[in-house]
Amino acid sequence: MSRFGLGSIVALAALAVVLAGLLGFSGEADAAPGPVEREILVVARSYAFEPPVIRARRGDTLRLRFASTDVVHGFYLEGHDLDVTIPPLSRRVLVARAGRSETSEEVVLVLERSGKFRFRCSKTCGAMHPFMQGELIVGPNHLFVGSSIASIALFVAGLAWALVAPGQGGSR
Ligand SMILES: [Cu+2]
Repeated sequence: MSRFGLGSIVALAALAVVLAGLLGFSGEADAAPGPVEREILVVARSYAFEPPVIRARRGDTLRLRFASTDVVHGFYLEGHDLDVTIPPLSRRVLVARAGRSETSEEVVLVLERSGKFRFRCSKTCGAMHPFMQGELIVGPNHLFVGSSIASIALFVAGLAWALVAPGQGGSR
């Protein structure tokens, strides 16, 4: 193999390591290996949700709990066939999902798709009701992609080292 070929492999390996680093660490600071399960309390009040933005990754499981501090609010999540009725000062909510309704203290949501999904109040609660909304942002699993590229980079780097190392010993 020519010297140019070896140089290319080393450069490629270095590039892959940099790429893996960028992909693996450009995400949120709460990066954890693989899918995670999180409990989130969604507090509804006229006319906002807290938190207004929920960030997660594809594959994560969200255990949503709800509370309203004033009147009856709703939590309709786009793209997930989910509509929750949140009565004030109660832990139990009415969950309408996949054509069924039941009361529960928790909604378990497995995030199967990445994307931005708006959630909004589905119970008319006052003048600003149409503006009562938030966003669920589901990112791809960067860490998985990052670690895959890192594995390939390590393999390529190892290969390059194996090819270069004997040559260095014999060169004068
Ligand atoms: Cu409302």
